[in-house]
Amino acid sequence: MSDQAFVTLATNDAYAKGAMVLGRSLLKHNTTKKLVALVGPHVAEPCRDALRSIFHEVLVVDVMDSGDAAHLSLMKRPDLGVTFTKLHCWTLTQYSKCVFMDADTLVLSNIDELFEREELSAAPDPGWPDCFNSGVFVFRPSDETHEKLLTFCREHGSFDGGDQGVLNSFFNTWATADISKHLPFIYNLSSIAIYSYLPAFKQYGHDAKVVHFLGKVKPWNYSYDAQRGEVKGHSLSPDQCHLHPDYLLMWWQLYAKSVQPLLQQTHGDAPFDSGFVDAPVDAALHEDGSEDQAPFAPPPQKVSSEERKQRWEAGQIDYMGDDSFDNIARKLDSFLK
Ligand SMILES: [Mn+2]
Repeated sequence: MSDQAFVTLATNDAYAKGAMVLGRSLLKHNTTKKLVALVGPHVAEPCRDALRSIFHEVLVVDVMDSGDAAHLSLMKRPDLGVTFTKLHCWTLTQYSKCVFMDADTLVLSNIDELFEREELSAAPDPGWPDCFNSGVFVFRPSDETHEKLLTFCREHGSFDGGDQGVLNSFFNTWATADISKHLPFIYNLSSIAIYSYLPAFKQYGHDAKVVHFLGKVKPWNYSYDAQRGEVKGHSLSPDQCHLHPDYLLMWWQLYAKSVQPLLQQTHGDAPFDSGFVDAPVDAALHEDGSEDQAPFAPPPQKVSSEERKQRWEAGQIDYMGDDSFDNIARKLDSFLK
């Protein structure tokens, strides 16, 4: 239907890459809805061009320039700049209903059935399930609702400093009023939840329809060896990283196949951060068959099982290595047998 759309937001070039992968994932699964990207003023022109070839509409939102209620709100609450940009999605009144999706989400199957839901439908947040997670939500564009949200923001701020706090306070009956507004968790599966309830992930994980790369480290913070089809490490410490290696690889495969070539085209001769490591295949192998470390891969650390347990309990979990999902599943299997 042409008056329904998936909407996402990119405030910089890195999130724009995420938005492109998200857009491609929606198209890959044959959505019949329109695709809209809201971009902040800092997104560079070649990235906007690339977005334009995936999304039906790319709208630049500069709250600073708007001179309207959103600008006035921003002057009183400069801390909520990105939030005001996101709330702008309610002004898309050319559409009767929309599904907002964060640029750090990835679609694994067709989810057009979400448009059968009403405002405000969303999935529970894994950290506090009486709050909804604002990474995926169904809404009805309305200038009136937009104004009310801005007023609410100005008067009450956000209890978590972001849009999720504002939206949960505004749509404050979500937890109790109408169960049809609770989206199943498989529409917004965050990696952090996978590790906090692994047996449930083993049982239900294959039904996941949307993965949400929640947390500080995003897929685009890694790099990718396109020749080997391998995701390489990032520069942040492992305890800040909660991404599931399988979904991370899916994100990079889609990026490599249908986003990077597009960016190459829109950048022309201008250099850009492709995210690819370009180590020639033969040079990586020594005569003894051992391999060079990728430039950003963390050094391998062999730790004792006791030390590892202490790190795990302190929240320093080596998701990509010893504590990877596969290793944990193997351990679980050995107990369950
Ligand atoms: Mn997110």
